[in-house]
Amino acid sequence: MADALELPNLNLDTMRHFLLRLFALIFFTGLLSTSLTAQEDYVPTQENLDNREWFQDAKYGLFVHWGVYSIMGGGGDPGIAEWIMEQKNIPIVQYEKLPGFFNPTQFDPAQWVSMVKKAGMKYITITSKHHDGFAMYDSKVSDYNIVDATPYGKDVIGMLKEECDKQGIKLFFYHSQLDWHQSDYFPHGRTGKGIADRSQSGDFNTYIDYMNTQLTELLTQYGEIGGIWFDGMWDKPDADWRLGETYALIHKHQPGALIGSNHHKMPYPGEDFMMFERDLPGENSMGFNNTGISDAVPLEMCETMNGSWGFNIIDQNYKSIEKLIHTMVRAAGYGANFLLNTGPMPNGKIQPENVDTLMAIGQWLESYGETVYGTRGGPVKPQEWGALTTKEKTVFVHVLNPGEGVIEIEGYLPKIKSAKFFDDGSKVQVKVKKGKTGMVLTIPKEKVKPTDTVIVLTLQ
Ligand code: FHN
Repeated sequence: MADALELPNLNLDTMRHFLLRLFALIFFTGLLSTSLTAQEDYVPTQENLDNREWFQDAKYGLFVHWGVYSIMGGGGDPGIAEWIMEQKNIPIVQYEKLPGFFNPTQFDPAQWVSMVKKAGMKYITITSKHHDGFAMYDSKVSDYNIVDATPYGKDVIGMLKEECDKQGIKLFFYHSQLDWHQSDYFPHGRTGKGIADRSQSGDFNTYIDYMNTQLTELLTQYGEIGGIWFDGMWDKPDADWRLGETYALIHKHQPGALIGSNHHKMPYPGEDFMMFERDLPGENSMGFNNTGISDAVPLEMCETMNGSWGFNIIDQNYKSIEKLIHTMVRAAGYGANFLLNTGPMPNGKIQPENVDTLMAIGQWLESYGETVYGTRGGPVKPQEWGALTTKEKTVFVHVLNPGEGVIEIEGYLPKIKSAKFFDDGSKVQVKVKKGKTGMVLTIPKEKVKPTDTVIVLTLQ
């Protein structure tokens, strides 16, 4: 290795060669160090593969960030919610007082799940534990959980799961690998450095054992789950997370469960889907998505309705319904699911503004659902004007920005049987682009719909 990095004489060619070797070295060492610890020999079961198909068909889910931090509602800062412990440097001993105030007496799982169904969503991904380390379910390995440490004393995850089963909604668990509370989460990572009373010693392997035991509880106490949504590895990117062991454990207990991890890298062996945070696949406005798009596993994009994941009492920066529908449709155009977030309030209710948004999107899906559910992305990637989704011999052209009404689909010239407007079945004028490099669709002004003008191409 020392030889590989020896500094050569600095002429341009050797410099270029040296840099290439250096990049290759960094890339492959990075790849090796993590992939060696991932589930190398993983072969998904048929059940798992079927669930991946189901997941891709489902297209739309609710992300739920709920924890004791909701009591603080961001503390008057629009940018803070589930990170308040870290961002306000609240000592563990003080933060531990929060569970004592957490009493979501108005939590009604039946209402939550009916809302999800009305919204047109097919699954829920809820925080079983966020970075603050507090378990929102009945954990036996730590009293720092909703049943033992709150006046409410009930297992909201269990209650929600029961209701999801009743109403036919799949439940996934968001589980934070990063933990500001556990003393064995040591050495500390990039975050939580200002929390004064974090332990100054600990055994990271003991922490991983603890995390795996909590995961085992989640995998064995609630029946069949949709999957596990990991987050937090980025806090200690060089640590040995023993991913292979954790992933094997999950697939042993629930072979059909889908594993995804928000590590902002290409999927490691053992992972069943890839996620993108607050960016469409391939985009990188957040600085998280520096890698490519996997074509081996299903994709998912998650997004907030305002600027916060957890409940923030003053954050009114809500995205418009049109913007959220456009993002969902563009995500579908990439073949990605849309996981839209809500941060429930400490009383157990979903913010009314969020309910309204969810209902409006649900209403749109009632009319246009068949152009989204069960489709796959493409065949051409989303473009400025909109996105394409496909179901067998049907291609839905979602025109989101009609401009002057002339839509050029470059690089796509299929043999079509018919082209019709989705809304009224009337014919769409289709021309071949000069040079036969694509097709041109014309949309008269009166055919433009406010959110999405859908054209249905039936292929020969
Ligand atoms: O730190 C978390 C954050 O609180 C939230 O859970 C989001 C959801 O994608 N993920 C993390 C940041 O990457």
